[in-house]
Amino acid sequence: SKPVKVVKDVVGAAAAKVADALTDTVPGAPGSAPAPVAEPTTPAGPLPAKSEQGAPDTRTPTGAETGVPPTAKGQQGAHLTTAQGARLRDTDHSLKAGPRGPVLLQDHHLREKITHFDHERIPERVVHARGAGAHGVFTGYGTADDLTRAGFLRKGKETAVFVRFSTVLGSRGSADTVRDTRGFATKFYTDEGTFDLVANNIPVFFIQDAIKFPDIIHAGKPHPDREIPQAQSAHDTFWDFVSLHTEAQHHTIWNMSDRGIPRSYRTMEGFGVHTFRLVNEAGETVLVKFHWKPKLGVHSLTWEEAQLAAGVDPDFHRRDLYDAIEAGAFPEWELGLQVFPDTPEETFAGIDLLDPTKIVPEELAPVQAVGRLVLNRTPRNFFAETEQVAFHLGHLPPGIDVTNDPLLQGRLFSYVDTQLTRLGGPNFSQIPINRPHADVNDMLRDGFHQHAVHAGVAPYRPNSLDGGNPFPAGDAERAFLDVPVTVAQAPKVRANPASFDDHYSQVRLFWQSMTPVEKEHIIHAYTFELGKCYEQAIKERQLQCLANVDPVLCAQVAAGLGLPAPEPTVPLADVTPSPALSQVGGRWPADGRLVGIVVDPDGDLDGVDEVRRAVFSAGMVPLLIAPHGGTVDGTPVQRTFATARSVEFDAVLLAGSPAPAADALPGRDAKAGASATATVDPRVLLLVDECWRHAKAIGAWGAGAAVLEQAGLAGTPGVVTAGSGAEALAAVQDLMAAHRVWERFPATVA
Ligand code: HDE
Repeated sequence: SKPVKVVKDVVGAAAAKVADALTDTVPGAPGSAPAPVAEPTTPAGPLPAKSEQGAPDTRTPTGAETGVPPTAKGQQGAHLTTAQGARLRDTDHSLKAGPRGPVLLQDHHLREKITHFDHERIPERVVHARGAGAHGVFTGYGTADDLTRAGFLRKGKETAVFVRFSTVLGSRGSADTVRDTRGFATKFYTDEGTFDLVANNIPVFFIQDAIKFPDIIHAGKPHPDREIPQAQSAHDTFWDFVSLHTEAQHHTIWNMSDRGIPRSYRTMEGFGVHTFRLVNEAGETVLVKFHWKPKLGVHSLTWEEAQLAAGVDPDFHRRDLYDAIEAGAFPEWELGLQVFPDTPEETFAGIDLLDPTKIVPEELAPVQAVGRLVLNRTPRNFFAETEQVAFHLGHLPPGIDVTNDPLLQGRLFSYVDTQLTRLGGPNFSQIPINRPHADVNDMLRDGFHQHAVHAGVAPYRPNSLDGGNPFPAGDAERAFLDVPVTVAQAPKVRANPASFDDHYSQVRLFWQSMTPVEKEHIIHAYTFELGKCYEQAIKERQLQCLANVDPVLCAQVAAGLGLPAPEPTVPLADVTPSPALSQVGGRWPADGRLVGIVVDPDGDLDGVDEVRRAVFSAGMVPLLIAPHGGTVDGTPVQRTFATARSVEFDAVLLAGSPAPAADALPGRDAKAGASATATVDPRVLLLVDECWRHAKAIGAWGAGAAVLEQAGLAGTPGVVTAGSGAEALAAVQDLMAAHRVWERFPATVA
C-alpha cells in the first residue's frame, strides 16, 4: 500500500500558518478513506526565549505558582523543536538512505530523541520508592508563638507546601495497599527557608541507631536471590531480623495493627517520630514531638479489602488522593505538638525522649494544635514534582532544631547523600519542586546540573571584591540559631543509654490500648505473616517475643501457627492503656467519603436523583452503579455491576437491582445463589455481601429492599431499610461517622 498524504484540519489563523509543519503521512490503501488523525488543539504561543542567563530558568514553573491553570497543556507552543529550539518537519521517520535504506548516523534528531529517552529513568528511592504527592497550604494558628520563633507558625500566616506520601518497602511499581509503614513527608516553603518534616504514619521506628538502617532495610526488602516478595514484610528475612532484634517489636506491632493498611492517605496520622527542640524569640527552648491529625479521623482498610485492592486497583491510595482533591474534598490535617520541658535528662514521665522506639501517650502530654494543612492541588507532572522532590531533616527554619536522638543524627547525613546519586549531583535544590521560596544567596558553586549562572567573582568569605557580600545575619535578620546545648564530657563509646534496653513495655502498652476487634486484627496479621515464613526457628523466636508482650496475643498466634506458646522471659510490664492509640470509638465527618448507589434503570430514578444531590450536599461523593456504562436517565454511570467492588465505597445505597438477564454470567448464577427465579443480579449480591464482610453501612429503600432480603442481610447490624432515599442516606451517614460497623467483626479476645 502507498502512503497517503493527509493535511490536518486545524482551526485558527495561527494554525493555518503552521499547517505545513503539521502535515502527516499515514498509511492507507489507495482509494480507501485515510486513517483518522487526532486534531491538534489551538496552538499556544511558543515558549519564550530566556531573557538573560543570570538567574534560574523561570520559564518552567516551580509547581508552586497558582497562576498556571491546572489544565495547561504540557506541550507549550505550536511547533515541535529540537532541544536546541530548531523547528522540525518530521519526528516519525528516521533519516535513511532511501525509503528502504539504512538509517544515517548523521540523523541528529533521531539520536537526540533516543538518547534522551534512554536516560529518562533515575534510580528509585532506596526506601519509600512508591509515593504520591500533592500541593497545599499550611496556615499557622499562632498558638506556638511562645515556643518557637518559626514565622510559618504565626497566626494566619500561609505557607505553600508539597506533601509526598509513600510506602517503604515496595518498588515504584508496587501496590498501594500492602501492609507497610507509610511515609508522610512535608516540604514547607517558608519565607525563612524550607522546612522538611519527614514523617511516618507510625510514631516509633524499628531501630534506635541509624547505623542499623541498612540492616533493617536489607531484611525487609525482597530476598536477594529471587527478589520476592515485593512490598511486604511477610517473609523470613524480615521476621528473622525483628525477632533477633527486639527493639523492632514496637514498630512491628503497629505494622501488624490496622495502622499498617490505611484506608486512605487522608485518614492517616503523621508523626515526626524523633524529639525536636524549639527555640523562641527569647532563646528559651522546649522539646517537642510533631503530630499530624487527619480531619477525617484515623481509618484503615480491612485485610480482605487491602488484598482485593492490590489486585483490582493497585493505585488505590494515589487515586483516592487525586480524586478527592479534584472533587474539591481537600484533605486536611492539623499539625500538633507534644511539648516537654527541655531538661538535661531529656525524659518525660520516665520516658526517654531520645529513644525513637518510645511514644509519650497523649494522655500524659496532650497534642496541642499549631496549624492546619490543606492539600488542594494535584501535581502537574509526576516525575518533575513527586519523583524529584528531595526531603532532608536538615532543612530547618530558625526556631526549630534537632536533638541527639541517634536515629535522627544519622538521618541528618543520609538524606542529602542519597540525593547525590538519585538526582545526579549536588544541585538538586535548583530543581523546580525543590526551589526554596525564600531568597537564596549561598556560596555553593558549580557541580553537575548547575542551572544558575552566578555573577560575581568572590564566592568566599571574607572578600573585598564583591562588596564583601554576603554578610552573616544575626537575630535581627532572623538567622538560623544552633541552640547552644551543653554537651556532657563523656568518653567516646559505641553504646546506647541503659533506658534504650526496654523493648517490650510499650509494645504491651499498645496491645493493651486496642479494642477487642483491633486485637483480633493484630492476631490475624501476625498469624498470616508468620504463616508465610518457611523457617520454623524464626516463627518460634517471634512467638517468644510475643510471649514477652502478652500471653493472650502469643497463645492466639501460636494456635494459628500450630505451635506451642512459650512462657515470657521478661516480667510483663504493668501499663496504663492509652485510648488515643485506638482507631475505634470516635465519630468523624463524612466529607469526601464515597457512597455507591446501585440503581435499576427501570426503577425509582427520581428518588435516586434526590439521593445523589443529598450525598453531594453532605460533602460526600456519590458513585452511580448500574448494569451498564453510559448514562441512566441522563446521569453518568461511574461503575457498572461488572466493575464495582466494595473496596471503592465507604457505604452502599440500594435503590433497586434489575433481574439478571437469562444469559447473564453463565456458570456464576448458581455460585452466587441466584436461580432462574432470581430477582437480583448476582453481581449486586456479591457487592452487597462484600460490603457486609467489610463492615460498611448498607442502606436500601423501595425496590432496593428486595436485594437485602435475597442477600439474607435484612435486619443485621448496620443494614438499614428505609421508607425513602433521604431516610436511608441519613441512617447510613450516621453509621459512617463511626467509620465501620465494628460489631460485624467477630472478636474472640477481650
Ligand atoms: Fe528515611 N530515608 N531514613 N525515615 N524516610 C529516606 O531519603 C533514612 C526514617 C522517611 O517522600 C531516603 O530521599 C535513614 C524515619 C520518609 O521523598 C533515605 C533512617 C522516618 C522518606 C532515608 C531513616 C523516615 C524517607 C530514601 C534511619 C520517619 C520518603 C530516599 C536513621 C520519621 C521521603 C530519600 C520522600 C526516605 C534514610 C529512618 C521517613 C535513604 C538512614 C525514622 C517519609 O535518605
